[in-house]
Amino acid sequence: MLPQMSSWQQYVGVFLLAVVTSVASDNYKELTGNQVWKLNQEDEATVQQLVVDGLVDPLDHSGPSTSLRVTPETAGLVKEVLDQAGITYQVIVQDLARYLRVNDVIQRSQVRKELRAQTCTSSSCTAPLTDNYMTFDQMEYYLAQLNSHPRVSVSSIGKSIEGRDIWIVHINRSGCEGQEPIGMTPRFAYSAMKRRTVWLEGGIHAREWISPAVTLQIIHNITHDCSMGRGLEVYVVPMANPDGYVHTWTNNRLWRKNRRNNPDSSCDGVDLNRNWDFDYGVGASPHPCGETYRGTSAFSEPETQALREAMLQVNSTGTLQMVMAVHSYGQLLLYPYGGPASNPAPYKEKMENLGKLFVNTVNKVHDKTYKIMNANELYPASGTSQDWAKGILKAKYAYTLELRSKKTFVLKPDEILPTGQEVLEGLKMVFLALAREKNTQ
Ligand code: 0X9
Ligand code: ZN
Repeated sequence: MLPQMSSWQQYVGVFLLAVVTSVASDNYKELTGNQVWKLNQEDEATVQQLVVDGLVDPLDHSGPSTSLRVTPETAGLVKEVLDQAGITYQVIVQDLARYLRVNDVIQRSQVRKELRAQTCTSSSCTAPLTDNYMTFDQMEYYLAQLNSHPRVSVSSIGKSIEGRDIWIVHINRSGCEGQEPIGMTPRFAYSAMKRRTVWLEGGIHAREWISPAVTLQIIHNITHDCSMGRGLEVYVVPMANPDGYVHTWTNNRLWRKNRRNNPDSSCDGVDLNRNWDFDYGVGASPHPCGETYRGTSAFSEPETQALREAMLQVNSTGTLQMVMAVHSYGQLLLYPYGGPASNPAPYKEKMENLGKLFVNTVNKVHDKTYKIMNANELYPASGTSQDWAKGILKAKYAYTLELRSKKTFVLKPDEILPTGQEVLEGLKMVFLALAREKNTQ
């Protein structure tokens, strides 16, 4: 839930805005007139229906949502539905664009004062930034430079709908001895032997900026720390939805979907985490305006097609032991299935136990409280990459990790480093356990 700002804070923010707007593009403009409504009581069924009907964006992500983002176009209808259901509410943010500008401006001015030390340019980007979020261009600069590392291969698994590359990083774990650098080739190279593999997916939801930020840190650490999960091959897609991400930097900080121009609709985008062919359609919106719009058919989107093909290929040459999709927010580790019909999933207990090891380790690092639970207990959603990895690829362990915070997608940059650190410690334990497992299936 977004805390409400006092009017003096807004005044200070607007003043600072005038000072810095000349350097920043306005990525709040599409949120002009959007409001946040706080419901006075929980009503999961009504909220779920509003989401499926494409009328609201639920802003609570660790249980049934009582905070809803409502657009000027849908406000009238949402009010009618809530009135009919007898749900009362308060408007806690009058204009989300203004609200976010105020907060972001304060943040930027602090960052400017501190004279940031880290750089990332096309000629020098040797590590992912930890003092600020990276633009998509900066991510590409880093990945291009990472590609010269002897054990790393960076390649494109396909293009997004607007033609951006979807990059995969393959970190060869076998013994950590040096190999010849591999060029940024159009397809990635596979070894002839079946190896145990781990797959990490980041950035499928555009607004969850902490996901690619942490995923890039993980890539960096695994590459430079030979003790991590020796014997495992690690594949990471740090930015699965580059078009959506770019849109969050230019137009709409809270954009979630890809940038599909939906025919016969004024609304763009497909939710790439509802577009996979497992229980496709259940717990997803059939309406293009919905935040969870599933698309016209399973795998209708080039981004999910590219991910599917790459995962199938990795799975055919190795034993895919674990798939983890990294999201935010809620501080949760979810395991399949997210759809109502399919539980319990095979190896439920093993997934739970490994998950407990992960969250217990994570929680000790910075005293946070991540919890493990079945995805469907949170809310039903299917056509997700997690469920597809479990149900179709038969990955023994499949998870959705919801990173910090417990309140918002708009996480301050000073949380990048600690969030990365805690996840890394959790993954170290998990990789160790996976590498030690005797039977992979
Ligand atoms: O809704 C999603 O796609 C994921 N949450 S997020 O806030 N990052 O959008 C969670 C999907 C996990 N599956 C279920 N909850 N069933
Ligand atoms: Zn997400």
